[in-house]
Amino acid sequence: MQSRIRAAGIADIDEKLRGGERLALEDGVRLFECDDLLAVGALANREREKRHGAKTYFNFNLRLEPTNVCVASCLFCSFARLKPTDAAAYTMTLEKAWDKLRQRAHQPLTEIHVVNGLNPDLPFSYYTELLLGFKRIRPDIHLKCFTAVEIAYFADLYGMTDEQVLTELMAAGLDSLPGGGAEIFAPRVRRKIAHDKCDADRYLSIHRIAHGFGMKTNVTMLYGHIETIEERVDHMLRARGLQDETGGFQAFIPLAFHPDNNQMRKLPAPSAFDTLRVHAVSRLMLDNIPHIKAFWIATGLDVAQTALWFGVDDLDGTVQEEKIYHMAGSPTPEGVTMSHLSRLVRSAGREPYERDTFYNVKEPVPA
Ligand code: V47
Repeated sequence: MQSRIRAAGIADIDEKLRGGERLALEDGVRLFECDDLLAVGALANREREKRHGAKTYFNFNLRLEPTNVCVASCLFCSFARLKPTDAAAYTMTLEKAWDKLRQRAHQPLTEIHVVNGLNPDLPFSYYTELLLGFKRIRPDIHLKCFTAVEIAYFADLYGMTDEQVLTELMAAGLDSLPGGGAEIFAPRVRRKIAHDKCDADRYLSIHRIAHGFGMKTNVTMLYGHIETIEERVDHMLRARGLQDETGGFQAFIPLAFHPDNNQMRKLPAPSAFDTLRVHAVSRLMLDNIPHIKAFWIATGLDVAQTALWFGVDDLDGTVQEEKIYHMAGSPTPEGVTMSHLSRLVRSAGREPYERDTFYNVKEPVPA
């Protein structure tokens, strides 16, 4: 492999990594420009194994999107409906949202991940009641709910500070924040694809506040649309910068753009090659974020499995009821079983571990 890494022109980057030296923006760009994916993957795999050996994590989780009514018109989104009167617009009653959890009383779920549209018609109490109700039904469930973009929207809509919103949601049972809404931090891209979302500084500031309150969060990156390689690496470096300050990010999650039924539908979806490369470079640039997650609903199950040799150590979870990607054309199943994930991991020569949201692991999952 050494001669391959030399031939690929990345021996100096290999040296830096061996010496524990941080990679710079130019290194990240060169890794993206390197055609030898196996050489880049080998470096990423070494970093992965240094941290986690063969361990591969996932949890038993449920995705819920209680409303898709949204005032934002992000070019990549196939889920949002601007008008509540649109035939495909919906807002669940609290009872209906709680029922989704009640119906799964038999499942050993450990986490609910909630993502919503930015709905202008709901009172703030809808969200606090939603959380309180989930905890009443299942006090031990972890509530990973509302992206930083939603938190910013709540603050602006209900006349509160970001701190007040987080404090009130935490009092109602919020346990952590998911990483959604990051898209691409660079203003050139963000203005084009997500012009009415909060900007990168506010997104990062909300995560900073959450970390200061003792919460863990994730951070995502939507790739494969109009962003440049430099803008991808810049995005990673901004996440790395906040992590240096707070240490509160648990996982970095590259999200593959899905082009069906949205305003960027003329663009092709990113290739498997690009997806493996993005995950590998993420592992190499983000030396301070413990986990790199392949969200299998976005990458496809086969590519997520392969990514376990390209820097990835986490596969999210069972993800039942997902809508955002399925409305954008994802052909993946709507949820998989723990034994399916376990088989995928084992047949890739890795070890499956069921985790909770904080990466406490149970025993290895039986095949
Ligand atoms: O922010 C929306 C993305 C995100 C499309 O924190 C799209 O553990 C591709 O953030 N093509 C929401 N992506 C989902 C998300 C997430 C997923 C898994 C795990 C975690 C976590 C967070 O979905 C949005 C946006 O970036 N998205 N539409 C689309 N057409």
